[in-house]
Amino acid sequence: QPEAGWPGWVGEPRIIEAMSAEPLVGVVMGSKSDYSVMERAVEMLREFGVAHEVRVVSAHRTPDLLFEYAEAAAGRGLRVVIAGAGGAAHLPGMMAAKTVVPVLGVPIAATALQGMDALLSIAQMPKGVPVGTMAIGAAGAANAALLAVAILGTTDAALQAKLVSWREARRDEVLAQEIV
Ligand code: RP5
Repeated sequence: QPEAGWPGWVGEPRIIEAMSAEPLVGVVMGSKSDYSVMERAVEMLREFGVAHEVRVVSAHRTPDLLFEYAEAAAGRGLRVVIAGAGGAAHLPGMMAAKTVVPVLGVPIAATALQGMDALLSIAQMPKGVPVGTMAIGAAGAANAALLAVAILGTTDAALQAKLVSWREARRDEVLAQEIV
């Protein structure tokens, strides 16, 4: 079990179940309301057996927690941070500003602008502080996890082999598709 009492703790049992004591990937989001989308990333990490943790960290409402999380990320062994946020989505960019651990940003459709606001907020980083920007919504969340797996796979042959098998299975699914 990870340490209890962290202010941004997501207390749902199903989320705690997904966590590991020594996470390689941190999945953070600006609000619990983002979880229905970010769950796609968590499911993918589970599928690949990647140790991860899931926490709510809000750039605007818990800025001190954001800084604390980012500053501790590398030392805690995190290799990738996946950060999802909607609206004025500053979480991924500020996370990237405070850690050299690669940050993958997932724009969430949470406002009347349907995620375009979040997409542009995440993508338009100034030179020097990159965020790997994913697609809006569920596809972006799942792809963030797959990209995290690919990154971890560069130094983990078994994980990389799993990713190759996963890709082959997707290929076979498409090859098996028939129109009527
Ligand atoms: C953003 O505002 C969050 O990432 C979320 O997408 C959106 C709405 O948050 P809640 O009002 O549901 O907490 O900061």
